[in-house]
Amino acid sequence: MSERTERSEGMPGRHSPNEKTIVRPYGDTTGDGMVQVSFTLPVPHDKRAEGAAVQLANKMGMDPAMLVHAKPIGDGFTFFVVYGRVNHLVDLSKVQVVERDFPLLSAKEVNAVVKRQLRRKLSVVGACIGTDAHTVGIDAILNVKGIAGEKGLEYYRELKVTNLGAQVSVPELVEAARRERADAVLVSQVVTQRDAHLHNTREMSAAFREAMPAGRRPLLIVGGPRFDETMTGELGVDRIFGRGTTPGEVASYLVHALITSRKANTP
Ligand code: B12
Repeated sequence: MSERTERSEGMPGRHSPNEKTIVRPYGDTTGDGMVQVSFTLPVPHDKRAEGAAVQLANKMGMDPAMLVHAKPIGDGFTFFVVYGRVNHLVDLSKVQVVERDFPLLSAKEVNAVVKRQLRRKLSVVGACIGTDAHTVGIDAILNVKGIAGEKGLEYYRELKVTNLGAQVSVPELVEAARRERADAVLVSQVVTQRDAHLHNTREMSAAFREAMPAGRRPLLIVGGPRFDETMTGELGVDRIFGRGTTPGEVASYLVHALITSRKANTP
């Protein structure tokens, strides 16, 4: 599955030979190593709490660490912001990201490829699974209103969209995918407490593997602001979309993964 996701180590071609690949954080002056972190400690706000925050920041490698904000939040909890210097360096040549490995198409182009090459509507089923009720993200991708001036997939004439909404169970999702003869299943996971997004995604991909044979399984796509896009293989999905995804990117990926790259690979 993960063969569809291209992991790119470094960003070849992005850096000219003279460009720095080792960088440090920048706060007040270039390369001063200054960063800012925020966290909460389960202690009431007093002098000792502030000292505890600085101690934690020191242990995290911030030296000096300056407390810039401390605010009690409820009984026995304090929220902190600490500003300080770290010695860590970032090696840009070792950064791993998932680059877009498909062309970005307009709605018109997506419709044309689906119509010409698939010769039927492409069926998409979407949902928030588990206890997750954060539907704004999946709605931004699926609903006509879309996001950031782009219309969602419902706007695409050649796509048939079934949006199941919030708190859908995995068996319900599998059933809907079967009923709608889904070409792709789009799942949103926003809550990451106790790694709920990872557990739910694994449960979902395992259920589809069990319920449908390899050639009949829909494309499995998950999205949400806190996913690591390189985890497709570990989660058993075809693609992961993160923060700031646009409907156009998703529609273009669907065409690429379900139509154009498949055609290209057919002998
Ligand atoms: C709105 C909101 C709510 C609303 C949700 C309303 C709704 N119908 O969606 C309500 C008030 C119900 C709510 C409830 C809760 N929330 Co809330 N909520 C938010 C908030 C403020 C904004 C989320 C949002 O709408 N973002 C805008 C959308 C457009 O962005 P997005 O989701 O990232 O989606 C984009 C991409 O990620 C991607 N994408 C997302 N999904 C998918 C899927 C696919 C297939 C694809 C391709 C792409 C994709 O594309 C989208 C467009 O670019 C966030 C904080 C924040 N600022 O993010 C907290 C937040 C998500 N909530 C949080 C929490 C804790 C809760 C509650 C548990 C609070 C409580 N104690 O009751 C409950 C949980 C309810 C539940 N059962 O899920 C936490 C989650 C923390 C964590 N680590 O998990 C956050 C981060 C707040 C915080 N800082 O603590 N919440």
